[in-house]
Amino acid sequence: MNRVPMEQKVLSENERLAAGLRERFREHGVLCVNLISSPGSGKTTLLERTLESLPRDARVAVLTGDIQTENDAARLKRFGFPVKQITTGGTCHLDARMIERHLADWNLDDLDILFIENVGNLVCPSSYDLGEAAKIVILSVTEGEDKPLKYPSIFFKSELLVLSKVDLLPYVPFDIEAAEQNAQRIRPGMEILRISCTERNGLESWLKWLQNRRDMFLRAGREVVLQ
Ligand SMILES: Nc1nc2c(ncn2[C@@H]2O[C@H](COP(=O)(O)OP(=O)(O)O)[C@@H](O)[C@H]2O)c(=O)[nH]1
Ligand SMILES: [Mg+2]
Repeated sequence: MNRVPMEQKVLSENERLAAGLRERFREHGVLCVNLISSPGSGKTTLLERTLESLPRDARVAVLTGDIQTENDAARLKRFGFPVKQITTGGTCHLDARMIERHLADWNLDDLDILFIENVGNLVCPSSYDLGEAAKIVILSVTEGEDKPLKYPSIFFKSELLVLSKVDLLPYVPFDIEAAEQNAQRIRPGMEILRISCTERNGLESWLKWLQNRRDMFLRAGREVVLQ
């Protein structure tokens, strides 16, 4: 079989499963966010700082994807919230079936927020809907300010851009204003946060963004029920 129809079949099957997940997240009031970046931009570190700052009884969970190893799950489990590793064994993105399978023994009624850390990659994850309410793209200041222009799809599809590792700005020739303008060219009006996880800067705005996004998600869910 030639490659294009096969790829379309896989993607449309993924769309179907993702629509089912989105409906379940809406029914149970779970805000699902899909974190996407190149390897090493700081997804797991941002999640560590996030889990660390939440109250012990916060109703959150994490699915974290990598090609190999349980390293990120081990890092995240230390905070006492439900965490599962998804190892893809070579696949460069998570897909909706993997999410469905790894959610099977969690009760969605126990959750308010589900964080998904995608496999490190700025290309493939942008084509696979996971049923999330929002994609979040993370770009660290060591990656170059032109990345939104080179990888437009993921910047176009993400509601929020986290510019990470801003503590390194004095040491790298990264023009942060140009990076923000490039992101705005691809997605006008995109929300942008500047964060340093090592210096713990910008984390309050991130937590506030999550809270506001969840409120917006719940309001939208109630409107669907009222229609
Ligand atoms: N300087 C600095 N380093 C960071 C920051 N956040 C993460 N890192 C480092 O970047 C590397 C990759 O981080 P990690 O969270 O594993 O990235 P992931 O592959 O996107 O999950 C690690 O060595 C982190 O300690 C930050 O805010 N500032
Ligand atoms: Mg990671």
